[in-house]
Amino acid sequence: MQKRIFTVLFFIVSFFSMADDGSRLWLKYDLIKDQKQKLSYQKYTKFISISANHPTLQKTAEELQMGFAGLLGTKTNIVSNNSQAGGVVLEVSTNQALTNDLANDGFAIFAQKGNLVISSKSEAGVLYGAFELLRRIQTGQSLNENIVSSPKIKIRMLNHWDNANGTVERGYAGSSIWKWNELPFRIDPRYIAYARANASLGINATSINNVNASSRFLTAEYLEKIKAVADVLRPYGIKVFISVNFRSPRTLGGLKTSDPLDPEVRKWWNEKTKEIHQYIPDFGGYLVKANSEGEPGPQDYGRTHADGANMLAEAMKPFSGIVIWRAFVYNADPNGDRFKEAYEQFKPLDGKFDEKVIVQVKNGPIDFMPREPFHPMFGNFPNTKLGIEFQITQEYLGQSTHLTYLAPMFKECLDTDTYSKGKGSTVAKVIDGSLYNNPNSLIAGVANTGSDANWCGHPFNQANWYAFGRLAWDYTLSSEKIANEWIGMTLTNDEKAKIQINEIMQKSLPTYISYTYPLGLHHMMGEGHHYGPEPWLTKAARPDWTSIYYHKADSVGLGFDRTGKLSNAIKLYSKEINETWGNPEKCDLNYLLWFHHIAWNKKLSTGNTLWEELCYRYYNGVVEVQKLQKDWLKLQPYIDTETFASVNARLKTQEKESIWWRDACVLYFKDFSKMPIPNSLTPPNRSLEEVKKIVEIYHLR
Ligand code: GCW
Repeated sequence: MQKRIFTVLFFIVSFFSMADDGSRLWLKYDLIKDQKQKLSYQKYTKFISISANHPTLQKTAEELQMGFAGLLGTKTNIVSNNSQAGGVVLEVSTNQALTNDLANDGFAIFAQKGNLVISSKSEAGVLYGAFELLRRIQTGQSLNENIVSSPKIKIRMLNHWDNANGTVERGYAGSSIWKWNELPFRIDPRYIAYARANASLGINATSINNVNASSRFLTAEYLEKIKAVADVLRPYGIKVFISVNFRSPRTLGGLKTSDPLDPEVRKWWNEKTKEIHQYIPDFGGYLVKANSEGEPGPQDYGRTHADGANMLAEAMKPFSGIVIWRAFVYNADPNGDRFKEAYEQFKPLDGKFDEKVIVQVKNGPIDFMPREPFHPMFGNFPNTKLGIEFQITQEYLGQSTHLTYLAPMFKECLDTDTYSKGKGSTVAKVIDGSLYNNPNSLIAGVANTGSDANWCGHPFNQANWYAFGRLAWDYTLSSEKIANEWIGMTLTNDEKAKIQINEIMQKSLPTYISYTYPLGLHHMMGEGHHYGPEPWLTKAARPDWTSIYYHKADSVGLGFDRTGKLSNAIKLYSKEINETWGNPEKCDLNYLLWFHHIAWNKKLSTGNTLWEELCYRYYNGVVEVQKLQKDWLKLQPYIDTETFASVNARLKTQEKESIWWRDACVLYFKDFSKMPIPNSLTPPNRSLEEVKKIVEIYHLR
């Protein structure tokens, strides 16, 4: 007896002291402690009823069953076509008043005859509704009101930059989640966890491999492996895409050319596409990076991007899949402006792409810099379907050591007005298809997932995956609301703590920008690894991979004049934008040095000179990190020990590196401004040469 009590006690103690490794992401389903709240949800836990035998409905019911068991401590049976009251009814229906106006994947949740009904026109919609219900329960919300929700964008996609050898390009959370050497026979349980996490956000597409693509992914051996993953993801409503190497007809097919107008090449792609469908009948399609950063493409044969994309579209004609063609292209022209290159290469092709093609454009014109003005292609391509690509993985945003919540950045881009069809023509409206009547809308995010136990490295990086998915579903959600949901499901439901954590998250991006790229500076990071500061980078494999190409520091001032002298990129934007961003007196300070070369002693709207303002911002960034550290310490009682310690330690690194960025940039630019650091600031206690040494260590082999 005594032994039994001891064993029970042991389990209780070890359960409660078990640290949280973050592997359950935001789907923790821990028992709700508030009895009243729990009771209110238990009203609907007598059964879960499904109307048809469909794998997606089955997964939906199982998810609810698991959620109810964890959150409410109930054992709920799955039944078919129940006629009693007191449960959840899952139904695919086209004739419910509430579902009438829904998009295909939309859902309605409402009480009816003592049950809670989750209704949608599609099975996937029912699944999304179930996750919405679980989210509400996880975050303690009432179920008294009807819930109606539809996605604003049709294809909501993750792009994995995962390689066949298990590495992840720009991945900061371990190695690839896809275990190619184990597939197709072993299905890592994490594939299912991955599918659930994405489905909980409404993400419905995944391109499985790096856009710097190996032809290997098109071999029969790999198609069999990809099929195994596709089979796992399918019941969760997720379609698989493959990134393809344009040279595959040569490397794989043994042809002499990969010219898209060559009949043999076309035949090869037609056959390959058919073959893929034998493995994956609902194949999502191709994602292509062509003639970009050394990748092969149609221009190698004197053809255009449209020729290349349309050839693949033709191969895809008998099927439902599409072709996503990336617009991330630029040439190494020391006298050009990378800002304009995608626009200029694609503009003559507007209207020339097959209807199956979506051109995927990065949110900004250079890369995924911490703050970019929106890409000028948005709003200027009325006859091309444009999709948007964000980067969830934080290549330029602190990777997995700096706490940086990205929802405000995604939203800043989506909410910006292009004015292309008058006021209100936001980037979001270009993307969701409403402005140019495009039914095949696409939003993609470069994934930040990896083999780390918590998937994303920094515990807060999970919030960026979450936020991307939520905004892909509905970009009108506020970044505060999204953060609040994530905190409630992932960290704590204590109201006071939630507010404080939300504040930390909201402050994190402006803080990061302040000590790295204030006032619209961009592209000054360490060469290759893209971590840490290297504003002095003068020589690289290409001129547009240096830092000086972008900041243009000289004895007069700082910033890239894009208003006419060096480049007239500003002219790619509308008249309204030219009046603000194009005018140094009116330009939002956050974008100032993106468009103007400003004199060091020029007085800005803050009352400070450019040089002073720059110093204040760099210094203030560090102060803000120190505040984040202190604020985090106060949260210890509310946060699981392992997560708390992990964030705490990372904040220490972040502080150290914010000083590194500050010292590097202030000391380097000081040599150009020839002005002293303002009196109120303590000058760095090291020389520029000493700071440069830190970067050298990064480059040691
Ligand atoms: O940001 C750059 C990255 C490359 C990446 C490229 C792209 C996949 O540094 O690693 O390559 O963008 O988006 O194609």
